[in-house]
Amino acid sequence: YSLIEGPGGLPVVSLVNDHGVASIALQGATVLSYRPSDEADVLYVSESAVFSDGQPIRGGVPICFPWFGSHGTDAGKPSHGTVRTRAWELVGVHEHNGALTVRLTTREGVLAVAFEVTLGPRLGMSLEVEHTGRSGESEVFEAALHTYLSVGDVSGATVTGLEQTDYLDQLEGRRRLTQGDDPIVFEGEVDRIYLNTSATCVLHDPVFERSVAVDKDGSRSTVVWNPWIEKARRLADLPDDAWQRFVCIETGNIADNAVTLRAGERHRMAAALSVQ
Ligand code: TA6
Repeated sequence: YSLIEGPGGLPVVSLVNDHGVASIALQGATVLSYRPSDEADVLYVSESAVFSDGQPIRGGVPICFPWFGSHGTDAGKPSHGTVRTRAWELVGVHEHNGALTVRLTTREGVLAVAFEVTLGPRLGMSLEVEHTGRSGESEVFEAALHTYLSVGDVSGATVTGLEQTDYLDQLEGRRRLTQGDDPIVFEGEVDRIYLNTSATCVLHDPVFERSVAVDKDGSRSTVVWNPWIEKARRLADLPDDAWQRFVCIETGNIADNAVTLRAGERHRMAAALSVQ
């Protein structure tokens, strides 16, 4: 592994082994790239992404914590929480059974947060939160790994695994609906928070002729998002045509699935990406 100067001069940890290559920016502990051997990058990073302190990176795997989306009561607070816009501490990299794991930490009040990325047969990601406060205290938080998956053409992509699952439709004021038996298809903006599901999702990409599985553990919510044309145009750090090239499948604990942690307790939420 190596610590290199990445885009915008930001420090990036680069992991290389027989399984492939992965890179993680210390900024937001954002995974920027995951290239299994003989595969194109599984992740999408915007060609117009901004790489600078205090700015969220458009793409890869931003970490949403301690809230998802806009803050519940204070509209002045940043979208998707506070930790994706700050540099995390690099604890170190260790090797085990041919896999490389990098560990990064940060702190949010009484919550100590650690993020581990493992480059092995899959790309493993694990977010651990510990409540270090005084006994009797408790904190409620949301969290999500906001994974941008690269696709050849979103119009032909489908997502399976969420059939018959309830979701909040972000395009209709978080109206509660249920996914039918059909896979998710993309014919316009899609922005749904699926709830109470531990299911593995699979993104099927006929253009790249591959499927990407998103397994998860300790996560009860899955968000599926594509901005489509209008929203992509409104996002300054996304090229106007970029909506065609990614689908976000985000594993987390959101809304009804928010986490309550008492002093001394730990929570672990993990996801693993694999190409099939
Ligand atoms: O995960 C979907 C979502 O909440 C969308 O509503 C959209 O806002 C997206 O996240 C990107 O949010 P960001 O704050 O990174 O622009």
